[in-house]
Amino acid sequence: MIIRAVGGFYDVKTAVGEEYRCRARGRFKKENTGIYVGDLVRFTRLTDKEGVLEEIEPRRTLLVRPPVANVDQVIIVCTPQDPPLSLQLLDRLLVLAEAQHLKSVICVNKADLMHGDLADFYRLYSQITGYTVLFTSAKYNQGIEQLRRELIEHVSVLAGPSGVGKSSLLNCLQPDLALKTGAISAKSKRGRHTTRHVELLSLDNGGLIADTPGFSQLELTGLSSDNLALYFPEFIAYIAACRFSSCMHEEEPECAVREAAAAGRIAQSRYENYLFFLTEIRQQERSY
Ligand SMILES: Nc1nc2c(ncn2[C@@H]2O[C@H](COP(=O)(O)OP(=O)(O)OP(=O)(O)O)[C@@H](O)[C@H]2O)c(=O)[nH]1
Ligand SMILES: [Mg+2]
Ligand SMILES: [Zn+2]
Repeated sequence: MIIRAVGGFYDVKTAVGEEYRCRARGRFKKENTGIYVGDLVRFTRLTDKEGVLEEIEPRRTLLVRPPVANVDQVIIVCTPQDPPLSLQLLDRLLVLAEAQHLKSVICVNKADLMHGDLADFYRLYSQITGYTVLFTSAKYNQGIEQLRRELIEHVSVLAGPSGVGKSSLLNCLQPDLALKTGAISAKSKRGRHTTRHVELLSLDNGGLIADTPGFSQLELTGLSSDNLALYFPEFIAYIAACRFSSCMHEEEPECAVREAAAAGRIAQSRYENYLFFLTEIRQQERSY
């Protein structure tokens, strides 16, 4: 399994725990399949530390942002502040995970900085079938055991903006990982992109988890506008009740999704983000 990709080399960990630094055969570039952390590979040993990648096994899943193959769940990390919460970025990550049939866990870190109450947030997302919402504080070691339970026996990836505490959470889960963390900027209240590479780490309890660099922008590449509504799990029950089977849930008459949003049965922010993403994906589709 590729556990790290740095400077054109791929670090491969074997089933017995040996690591080999590999380069890729030229043909991988030609075939344009990409090589991702999480890929299962065959390689030729050159020395007791080096090798050459020969073959990549078919992938079960692939996330392009953050780039990682074969994970089965995404731990989306966000914060009430420092950096500020963006429901749109959160919904973007959820949609990308749904499109890959990945389970999502929403981890609200820096719970110690919680101002007012996030009860509404909790209600909104924990009511959506399939989403687990956790509150953690890496600073005060809170919620870490709940997070650990979500990771056992899974291959997970941490995703979220720079500075939300992804690496800090991993250090809490397992101090010997000793991952580098970085203070957020006092001025912008955002992270400084401390983690530079995707790295797949083994947890003592059996789980594997990828730490990833934070990002602030995320494109919904590769999604089709026709399928978008299906990636909002709480819309699905209403879609069948729309008058038109081709309903895109915008201005169409008797749209059950829009009516549910107007009545508060679907959260306003989720419906608005759906419409926003729809416009964005259509623009991409037009430019193909
Ligand atoms: N108050 C508070 N600060 C935290 C918490 N968790 C992490 N931090 C701080 O937030 C800052 C950013 O933490 P990192 O772990 O580097 O964040 P990251 O998500 O890995 O960031 P990138 O690697 O840049 O993507 C550090 O100064 C941490 O000490 C928390 O629960 N509460
Ligand atoms: Mg980090
Ligand atoms: Zn509709």
